[in-house]
Amino acid sequence: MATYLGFDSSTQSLTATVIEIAGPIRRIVFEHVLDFDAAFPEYGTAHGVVASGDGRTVTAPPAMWAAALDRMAGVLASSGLDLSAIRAITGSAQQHGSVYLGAESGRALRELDPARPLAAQLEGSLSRPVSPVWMDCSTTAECAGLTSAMGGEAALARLTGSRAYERFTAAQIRKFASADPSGYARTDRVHLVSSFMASLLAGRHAPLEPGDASGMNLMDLAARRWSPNALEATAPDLARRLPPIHDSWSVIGEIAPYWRRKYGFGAALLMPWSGDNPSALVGLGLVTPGVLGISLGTSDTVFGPIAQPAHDPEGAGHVFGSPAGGYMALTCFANGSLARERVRDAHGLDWDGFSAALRSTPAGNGGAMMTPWFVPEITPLVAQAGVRRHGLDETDGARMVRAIVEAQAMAMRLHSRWIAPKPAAIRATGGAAVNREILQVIADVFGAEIVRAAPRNAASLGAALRAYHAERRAEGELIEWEDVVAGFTAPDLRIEPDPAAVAVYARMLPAYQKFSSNP
Ligand code: XUL
Repeated sequence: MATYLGFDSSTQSLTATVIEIAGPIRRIVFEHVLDFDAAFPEYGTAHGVVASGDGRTVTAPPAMWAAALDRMAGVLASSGLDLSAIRAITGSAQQHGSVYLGAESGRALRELDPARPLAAQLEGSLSRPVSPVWMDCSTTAECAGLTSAMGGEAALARLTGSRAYERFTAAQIRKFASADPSGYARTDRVHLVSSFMASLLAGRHAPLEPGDASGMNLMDLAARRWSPNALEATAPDLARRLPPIHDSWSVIGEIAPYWRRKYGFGAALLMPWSGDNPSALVGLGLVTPGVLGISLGTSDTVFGPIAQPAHDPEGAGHVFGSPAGGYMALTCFANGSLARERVRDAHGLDWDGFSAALRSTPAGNGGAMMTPWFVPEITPLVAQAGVRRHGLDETDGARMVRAIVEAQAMAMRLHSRWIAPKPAAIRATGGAAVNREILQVIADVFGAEIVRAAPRNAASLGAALRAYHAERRAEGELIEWEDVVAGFTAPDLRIEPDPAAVAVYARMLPAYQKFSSNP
């Protein structure tokens, strides 16, 4: 029996997924989630992070992530699975977060002692006890400095796939190097969360791969290597502190003796960990350009594989490397479930009532429209929150519900044309994808079939599938990505667009674009 293990170290939890592949048998045999706040109260996190009083600085303790990996290996060992049969392991992690290690970290990783807890053995190696994570937005000044050093927003976006963002790692490193020069001087290695976790498994400093390295504003996206100019503009002597960038399917080596002796792993091969969004692309089966993914969560995201390194002409989206080769584009809308819930709650509805409102109102809402900006919006960039209405009585709950969902779907369509001008199909996932009526509006606005991915952790499944692909490749068997994901990404619901509604939205889209553009 061939088994492969994937992890996902996300903001709030660590997930492990084990898949079994034996001829026609392709199934998930283990999935477990460790919630950081509940499992590790001693680190004092809320939703996996520590938010400071300034409302902008958000960090997490890397020691907690190490403790979680150790604990998860214990859960795996007592699950009845034969860990010695796991052939390959990789993972994914929340993107952008950085971990700062001193010169002694190399030895600490090499000499991990199975008789002692993992986290305690790393404490002396951290040159900064906390890791700034993607929710941190304290680096606006550093973004401005970086942007001007790199010749402006458009030049930086062309080079790295994104304009400067507060959460991206370059701005974070720049801030640390200038705010704590002696801490930076003591730093021998700056890892992303992904390469830090991979280093723990490998027992030595692990490389990065292009999927996660492209979330730093430091990688030349087309060349898939560090941009000397971006490194120079970020912090002194940064090149020697960063891990190398290897192919996503390269083999780092075998799992370290610590894990073998302590938990019974065999000689499993390790690959570089990726970012959670690139990994979810694989876990959702989005491996061919032209297919779009939509995740309906706290924020909504629209993403898809693209063949060439592009960038969003409006400057709102990101392009990352795809761990399946090629690239992935991603656009994030801050007003996702958050905005849907605002409207739902304002009219005293539950989700069934929300769905009933969508069923009782016509496509196009009789020309009524609203913008969904209950909080400042990322896409399009709207700095001041504020909902605009047109021909809409705000006490009319049913029409308000339709207006918010139509606005979100039209914004997704308008701002994803640079990713896929006319997607052949859309794969929907995330909490709000349980709502069939919302998916119907999206299918009608895009004029495309929606298939819903069965609920599971797409990022850790994606990692397990990557481990399978890379291990087979190392053995000389090159498996097409469609065949890698086959059997694991079957949809549980299909929704066809309604031709009459598609025609309504085709007329409405330019009107919404005009209404929602800034005067
Ligand atoms: C992507 C981003 C988040 C994190 C969450 O750019 O910041 O999606 O990856 O884990």
